[in-house]
Amino acid sequence: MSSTPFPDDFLFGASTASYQIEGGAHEGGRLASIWDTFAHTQGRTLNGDTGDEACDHFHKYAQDIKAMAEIGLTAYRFSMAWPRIRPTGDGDFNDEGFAFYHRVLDELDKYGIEPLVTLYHWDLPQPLEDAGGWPERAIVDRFVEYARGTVEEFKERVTYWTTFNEPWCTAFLGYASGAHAPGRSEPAASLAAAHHLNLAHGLAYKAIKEVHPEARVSIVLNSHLPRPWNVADPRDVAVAQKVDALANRIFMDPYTTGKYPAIVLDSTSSLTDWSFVHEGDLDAIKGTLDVLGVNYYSSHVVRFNDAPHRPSGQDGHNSTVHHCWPGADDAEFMPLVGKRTTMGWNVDESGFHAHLMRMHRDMGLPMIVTENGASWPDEVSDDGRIRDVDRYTYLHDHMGALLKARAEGADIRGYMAWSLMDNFEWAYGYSKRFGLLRVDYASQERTWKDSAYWYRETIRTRAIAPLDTLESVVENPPRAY
Ligand code: PNW
Repeated sequence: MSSTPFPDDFLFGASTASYQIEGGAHEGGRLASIWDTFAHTQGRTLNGDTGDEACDHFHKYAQDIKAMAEIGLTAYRFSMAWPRIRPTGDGDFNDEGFAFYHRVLDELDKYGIEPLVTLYHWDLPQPLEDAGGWPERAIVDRFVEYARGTVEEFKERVTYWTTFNEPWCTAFLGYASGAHAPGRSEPAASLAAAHHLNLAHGLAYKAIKEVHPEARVSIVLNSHLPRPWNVADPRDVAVAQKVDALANRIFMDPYTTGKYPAIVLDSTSSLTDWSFVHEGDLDAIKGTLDVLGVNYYSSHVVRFNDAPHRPSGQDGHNSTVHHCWPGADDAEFMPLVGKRTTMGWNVDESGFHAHLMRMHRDMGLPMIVTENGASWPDEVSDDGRIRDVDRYTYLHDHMGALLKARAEGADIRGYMAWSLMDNFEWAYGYSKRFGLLRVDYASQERTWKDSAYWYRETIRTRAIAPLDTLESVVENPPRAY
């Protein structure tokens, strides 16, 4: 029994992703990914923002990692960019790409920060999309080669490996709604993409274990918590179950039962016959997780509607959310009550607790919360402070929900705040701020928000810092670099 609420070996971290922070798009032998192409296509991202420079972490990584150490992080979750490491997707591995991540790992090592590495956080080398992308089965081998080569390179230094970040987003925002790169709207192809992501994970798991038996391999799933609008209406309950299956179980059941849920196959049967699932595929996927990564931001309320109104827009959580649901045309996502972040997402820590307990029950794996956080307006006060009360309140309440889930038996080994610093928020460009550190994109200066101080205090005490002690832990003026 530990005397603090969080045990000594609990991983306190923050998360980032390569395309969102690195910049250096044309440096070190990096070639284009689907996100470079997408962001440079008119009308795809807000204000035409791109990740060409992003937070310039490619050059500022050492200062950024020093800030992590000052906050007290014991872990850092980041992704390696496939277009840096194997720039064409299927040709030579790039020594300069490897060298950059060795430098990052050197810095983390200096401060004893545990690296949690994601192999794929959405930056697919463009030539692989040109060859058909995730809906084409050939991509599975390309991913397995990349995974094997990368883990071989870093196996002395990295234990925690994640294959995919949020395969739901890759498959359904990338190939069904088109809100994310490569921006295709092909419902049948999106289902093939989902299967190829699962298969690529399963085969990569075996390849990774061959070169690095001690590796702890995970997939990171984003949470959808579709609560029924009217729990007394069986049609609302049924449509919520269907959305749950298309969002969550399509990426859960193959790992546990070795099957796709019947409700997924049935509801999509008019779109595809699922012949992209070959003999033996599901056996290759089943049982290939050591750890589960859980990303959680908000919850949903859905109801049955034969002909729901379909407004246009880009918001994956709201207006066009239906486009990402092949097979769920009768699901209507209802407006959410209560406080909303600048993403339009609701704040619902009870959903976090419920989701963690459900994942614990259905997956039966050790879990790491790999993303949790919120985007808020973040005013800079005259004294230089960023009093982001909404953010540290969100973190406070969600970490409380995590501790409750742990107390009820969920095996949660770590918590990664999204994100270390403000960064390129995909289709929303730089308009959304999720960071513990504020980034001034003109100067690339980072400033500690109050949340960074709150988190530092939480980590120092290994207990959720009370909200009203903040004034005693912040510095005036805040740290900046
Ligand atoms: C996740 N949705 O993205 C990603 O892993 C991060 O890269 C991202 O910055 C973060 O959450 C905040 O958005 C998501 O529409 C993007 O459901 C969209 C959705 C979910 C997750």
